[in-house]
Amino acid sequence: MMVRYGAIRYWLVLTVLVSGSEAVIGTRMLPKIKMIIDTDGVADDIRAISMAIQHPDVEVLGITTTHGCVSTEQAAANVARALRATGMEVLQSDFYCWEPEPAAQALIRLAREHSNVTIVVIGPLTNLALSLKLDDEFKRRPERVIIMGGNYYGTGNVHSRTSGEYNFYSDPEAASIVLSEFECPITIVPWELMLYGKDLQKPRYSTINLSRYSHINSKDATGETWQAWMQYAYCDEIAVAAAIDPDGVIKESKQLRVAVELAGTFTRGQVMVDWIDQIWDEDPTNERGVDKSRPRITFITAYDVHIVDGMMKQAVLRRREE
Ligand SMILES: [Ca+2]
Repeated sequence: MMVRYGAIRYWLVLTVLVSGSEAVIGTRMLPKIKMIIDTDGVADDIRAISMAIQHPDVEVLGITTTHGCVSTEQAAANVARALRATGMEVLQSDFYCWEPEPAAQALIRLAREHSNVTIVVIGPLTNLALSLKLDDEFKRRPERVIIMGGNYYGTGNVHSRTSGEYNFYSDPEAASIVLSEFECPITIVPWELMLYGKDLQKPRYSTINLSRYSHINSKDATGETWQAWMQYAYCDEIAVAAAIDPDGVIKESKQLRVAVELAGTFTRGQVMVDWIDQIWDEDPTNERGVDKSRPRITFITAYDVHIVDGMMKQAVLRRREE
């Protein structure tokens, strides 16, 4: 497992944010979605976290940070700033806002303390894999796990020498452990969703309150994608949105048997899909190495950008109304 200097996974300060445990949806009273977010704390992470915190149907139990585009410490600071932008009171300064409990142990504790937990992972899978290795029961405790990471057509986004997606490439062993050992349903938001969406739109929420923070933290990426003749697209936000409203957000999906490449000159971290399994289900020799006894994993292959866009705008508007 990849270990970086200083890569202790901190449990970020975040207590229960929303009083009560019921949400009014239409005329029905439904339990709120109990959500834990594991994040590497960069631009789309911040928007995804804001969306979850502001959504009336979500109770965020905690946010854990991991290594990724920035250090765990910077990720925690970015999240603290996001919490402040969403109206929460963060007493400590940004760089001392975390609690001493390691993230992996916090995940185990929260999953024990709360039933029906939804874990949304929007960074490398290091914390989740560590939790699983520390407590064998952890793999059965969450109600579901939604992950932004990996790919299914071998599309890389790190550098020109790899076909790995960033989160999986950053800790391929962790990704492999999570995909091959977890016993609760897993839904993947693959990188290709960023590139092959049919109706991507540039977000239109950059003129009001909380949006100022979102706009600042995403303007570089937005500019670069436009320079590359690509429209700006959602990424980590899709994972949170799919956790909140799977029926609305997920337009198309594939049920796939997969493995994560742990070697390979150019393919380390890439998801290997058993495409033959999509055609026929017989493989008496099982020489391909993909465990046929494991349930298939849901890969989202098309999403409703308008619903995600609407959730993002509502998050901003709710903040403005407070
Ligand atoms: Ca992320």
